[in-house]
Amino acid sequence: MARTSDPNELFTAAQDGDRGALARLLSLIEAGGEPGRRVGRLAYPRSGQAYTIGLTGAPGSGKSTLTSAVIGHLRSTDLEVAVLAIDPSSPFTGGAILGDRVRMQDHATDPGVFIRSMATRGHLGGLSLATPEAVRLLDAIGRHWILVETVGVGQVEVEIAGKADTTVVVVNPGWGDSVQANKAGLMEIADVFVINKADRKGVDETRRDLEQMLDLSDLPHDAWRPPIVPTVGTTADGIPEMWDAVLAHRAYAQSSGQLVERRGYRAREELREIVTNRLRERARELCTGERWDQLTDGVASHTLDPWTAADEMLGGIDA
Ligand SMILES: Nc1nc2c(ncn2[C@@H]2O[C@H](COP(=O)(O)OP(=O)(O)OP(=O)(O)O)[C@@H](O)[C@H]2O)c(=O)[nH]1
Ligand SMILES: [Mg+2]
Repeated sequence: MARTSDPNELFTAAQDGDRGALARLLSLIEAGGEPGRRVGRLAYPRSGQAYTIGLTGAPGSGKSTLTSAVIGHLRSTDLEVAVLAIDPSSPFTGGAILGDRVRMQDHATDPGVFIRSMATRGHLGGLSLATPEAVRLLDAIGRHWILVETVGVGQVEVEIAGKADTTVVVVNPGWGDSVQANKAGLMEIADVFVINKADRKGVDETRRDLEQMLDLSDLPHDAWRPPIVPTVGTTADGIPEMWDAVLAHRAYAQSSGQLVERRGYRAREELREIVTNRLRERARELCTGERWDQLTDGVASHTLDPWTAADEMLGGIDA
């Protein structure tokens, strides 16, 4: 593995198939900061080829098991695949990553498969900016099928899941699971529904619930209606059908203009987020020092109102 920490050299090595170099580039992205941005600048002009598939659903619904089964399916047709397992370091998924590693171990020595979990490290805007950056890096080094697993709990995670080209929402049979998915905001982002653990009872009821929710949602008449596919992740039953549903959505997205539209929207949202983060950073720098102390003293002692104080603080910059 390349011994350098220079993003340029690591990038060249990763393009030549050096997995250690790729892992280090992903760590730079994860850590954020200038080295991470350098990786982003290298990857950006070379990306734009990959197709991303998001897999999301409640904790324990079987996302990793399905991911592993999908990898097996794709490898049987010789497609190369990369997987990002987003670990929001939330209480919901504590300890799950080890399980993921064990399950995905089947593919660990296959050069056609690259699996990586990503964590926030707790910095602001972390995952929502790092995830698309990581996807572009994988794209730029030639991984054209990218699966992103996120737990469908929490606003940031659901947002990340919804940023895929095709989003698969995983539910389990049983009363109320689809209602929970609806509450978590997963209905709006679903392009394909999977009822995983279809070896258990309640599949028909869950399908009915989902159909009903789709009927109630105001999908435009000619729009895509998410298909509902039963699967058993542990035996890979239904995986070819699930993959066919993903490909059908992809064909629809490409021909209808939805794909171009979504990607345009994502590009705008990402840029907006970068600008917002920069301004927030700038504000943090601004709100320190002697002038800041004087003004805050004035506000605290009611000799100055906060609006005037803010105007004074921002006097030097346009805001
Ligand atoms: N009976 C049954 N069990 C399944 C099926 N798919 C997955 N499981 C089991 O469900 C448990 C959770 O599966 P995971 O794949 O780790 O679920 P996950 O959604 O990735 O979980 P988190 O990442 O923790 O949110 C494991 O014990 C799996 O073996 C299935 O189709 N049927
Ligand atoms: Mg998992």
